[in-house]
Amino acid sequence: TATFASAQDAPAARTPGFNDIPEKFVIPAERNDYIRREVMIPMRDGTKLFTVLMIPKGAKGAPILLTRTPYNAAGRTRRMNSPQMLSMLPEGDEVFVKAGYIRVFQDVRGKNGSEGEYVVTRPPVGPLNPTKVDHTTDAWDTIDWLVKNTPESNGKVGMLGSSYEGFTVVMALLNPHPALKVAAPESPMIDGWMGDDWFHHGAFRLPNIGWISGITGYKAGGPTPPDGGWDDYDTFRKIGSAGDWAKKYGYDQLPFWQRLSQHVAYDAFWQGQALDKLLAKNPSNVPTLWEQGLWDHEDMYGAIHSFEELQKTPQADKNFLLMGPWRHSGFNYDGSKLGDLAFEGDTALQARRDILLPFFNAYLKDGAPAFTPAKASIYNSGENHWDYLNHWPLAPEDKLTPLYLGVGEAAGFAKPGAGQDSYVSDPAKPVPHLPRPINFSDGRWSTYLVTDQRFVDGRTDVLTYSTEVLTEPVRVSGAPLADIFAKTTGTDGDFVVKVIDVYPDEMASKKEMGGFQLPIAMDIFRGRYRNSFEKPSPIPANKVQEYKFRLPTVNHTFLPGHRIMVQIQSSQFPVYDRNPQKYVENIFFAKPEDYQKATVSIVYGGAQSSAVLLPVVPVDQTAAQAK
Ligand code: PG9
Repeated sequence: TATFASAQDAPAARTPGFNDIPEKFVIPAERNDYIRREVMIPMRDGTKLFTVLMIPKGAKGAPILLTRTPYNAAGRTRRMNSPQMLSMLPEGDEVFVKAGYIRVFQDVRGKNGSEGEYVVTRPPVGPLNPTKVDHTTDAWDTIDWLVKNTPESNGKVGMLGSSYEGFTVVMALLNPHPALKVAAPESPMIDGWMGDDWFHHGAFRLPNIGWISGITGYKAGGPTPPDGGWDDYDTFRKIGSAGDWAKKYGYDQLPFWQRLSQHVAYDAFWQGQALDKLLAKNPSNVPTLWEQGLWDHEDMYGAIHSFEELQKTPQADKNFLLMGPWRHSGFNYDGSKLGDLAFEGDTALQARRDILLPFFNAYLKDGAPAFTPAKASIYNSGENHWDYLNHWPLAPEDKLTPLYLGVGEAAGFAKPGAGQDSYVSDPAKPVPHLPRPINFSDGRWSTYLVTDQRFVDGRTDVLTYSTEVLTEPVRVSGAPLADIFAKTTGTDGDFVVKVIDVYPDEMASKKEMGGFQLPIAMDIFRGRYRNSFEKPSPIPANKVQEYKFRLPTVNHTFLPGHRIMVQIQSSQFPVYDRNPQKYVENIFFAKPEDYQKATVSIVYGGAQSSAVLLPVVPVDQTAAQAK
């Protein structure tokens, strides 16, 4: 029997000559400057994947640009209703449309128009995936079909995509089809526990629960549970643990939530799908440009770690890094601003046009000139310009310079006298990650990493340490390490560490930026993992422990007149779930009575001196390393 999408589509009885709605209304395609082909591409197991090809009219010998997505291939090819391919495709694709590329989007198996079973970031075939198919085989089969069935193409394929779509690019690289000539994983989801979407060093990122329901609640979208309040800070604090939230909203019915909430530590489930490690074990020979925003609020870990892992392999000469002053996926939009920050022009367009496109052209377009990007093209967020460097990081992990925290809220490069500072961390009043009210759909989530931190500076549960006003510039290029010595009255606890550029108190030509506290690197660490990510252990109460963890990569010059500040706090809510501060087996299911206040003391001076280890390099290293 036929099914109909809506009552309107059902054939109605027709009175000849007396019905203004014709049986069929066809929109002429002649005006279009493209041909749209929708196909079902068969995979090796017989499952067919819905795929949209956008082909410039009259194309011959054109390269193919492929993205595999859980986010609706049909929607990704319909930015605007237009006869022009340039308007139909996403903003980030404009440079490729102008260069005559064939653009292909495909729904991953089980989502939207594709057949098959959907599994969130489906792990590679093996212990975590009992089937014979994964995104490596699906990409292989898709590329094979595309090059054999697209007469307008030259048989060469490039893959790119951001986030989940970046994850599918990386999966394709585990066993690339010979026609896959170049790749750009953009802020790819690589390690969901260590620092991409789900957790950061074991602290869970609450907004993802909503993502799970949006993507796995339905094959192709549907209603989401209502919140019943605008301030997510308040809503989620009242609900309790992440598990309480999941239960209340019905998310506990979703298999991925069930799986996730049973894998809280860095166990075989997470290790077995950490793509940076899997790729380094089996590096591809596909030239790859890893892209990531300096303030990526979702996947801050993946690209930079994959780049670093591949640098240790024989494929290092095909491995490149691109980092701009962007939010998550900001590379594909206007990159002239981020929050209150303004850059030198549209930095994202510059990177797409001047680095990504010539890199892809070189491997995909017949007769295009060769193009080798700098090893690292990375924006200097303090001096507002691009640096093109022939190695990265400039200061590796064994050459960091401690910036010590000390008495009188001071930070400095000389070791301080012995002392400690204490605060009471109360899970009933966690430190917010944005000025309240906070709503995850209010648009501010994407720029929370560049928010002026004065909204928490001064809270009694936030410690602030600052240098004197700098008389010389200080340049940091690499990944800082937080090295905190602390004791707590609790048996568990989180540590949030921020490295902040404090602007001069007075800035005549940008008055509202006077005294701005710009975080250039911040991250969180769940104390129970201080000795092992795999095997958590209670914190011995009132005993000094070391919490050492890597902060996001920076390329920044603190200018004269500015100060370097470090802030420490024990919560950042609701972006991270609250640590009850009492050791419980699984924080997802902490009970209301488990949440308790703790007095936390940060210790300095002597053998155990809290510091942030900064990748300080000579200021002129940029020029020396420039290509
Ligand atoms: N950061 C999103 C995501 C990736 C993978 C899993 C879950 C979420 C994304 O933007 O696609």
